[in-house]
Amino acid sequence: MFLIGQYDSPFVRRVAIAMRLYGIAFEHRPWSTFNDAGKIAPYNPLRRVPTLVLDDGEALIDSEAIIDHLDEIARGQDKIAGEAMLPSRGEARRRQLWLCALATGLGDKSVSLIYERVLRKEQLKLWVERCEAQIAGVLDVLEKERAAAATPWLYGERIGHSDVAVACVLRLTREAHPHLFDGSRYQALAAHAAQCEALPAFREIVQPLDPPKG
Ligand SMILES: N[C@@H](CCC(=O)N[C@@H](CS)C(=O)NCC(=O)O)C(=O)O
Repeated sequence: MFLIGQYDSPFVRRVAIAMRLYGIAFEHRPWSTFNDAGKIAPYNPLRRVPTLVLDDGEALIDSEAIIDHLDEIARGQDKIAGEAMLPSRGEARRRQLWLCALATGLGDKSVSLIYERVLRKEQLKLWVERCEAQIAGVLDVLEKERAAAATPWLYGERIGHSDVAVACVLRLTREAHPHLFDGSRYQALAAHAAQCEALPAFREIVQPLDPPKG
């Protein structure tokens, strides 16, 4: 199976890190959404990443749907001792999915702002202000949630998909829009990012931001 996309994408990175943490082997095709759109299109008509192509040729798209499949593989292969990186049901699952949606939504807004900056001649103030307000609103909620956690990770003793998603979008947001992340205001998030980035999987699966050229 192979994973399409570059690791400066928080969505591709969270999938690749989950695969490493689960011990699921994969090949990597670091195709760029803009420069290699023609290579991606046969697997994903949206020409977006991540796209995970399974051994039988089936292509999975969207990080959340791909991760759902990884959880299924991991459970089936007994790769994991005890809980998967997401509880299989109930309130704990809903809470973690809620946080993943906030984190990946923040990632969407950070990516939108990058495109706005590099692809447009003149930025649209209305859109920039909207994205920045959405990013600030989500960062406040994530900070509160992380600071309230009494466990080593957001929702327990083991790293979960929400931990990975938060760390990946924080990396992109801080790198692309440093003025939007004040470390003194978001101390719990800064500590969370450092905790994740110190792990071998995060250190191995990383790429400095390489935005498209307009
Ligand atoms: N909701 C999607 C978002 C994926 C996404 O935004 N990928 C970006 C790269 S960071 C992309 O493919 N951009 C090209 C485009 O949207 O045309 C996911 O979670 O996988």
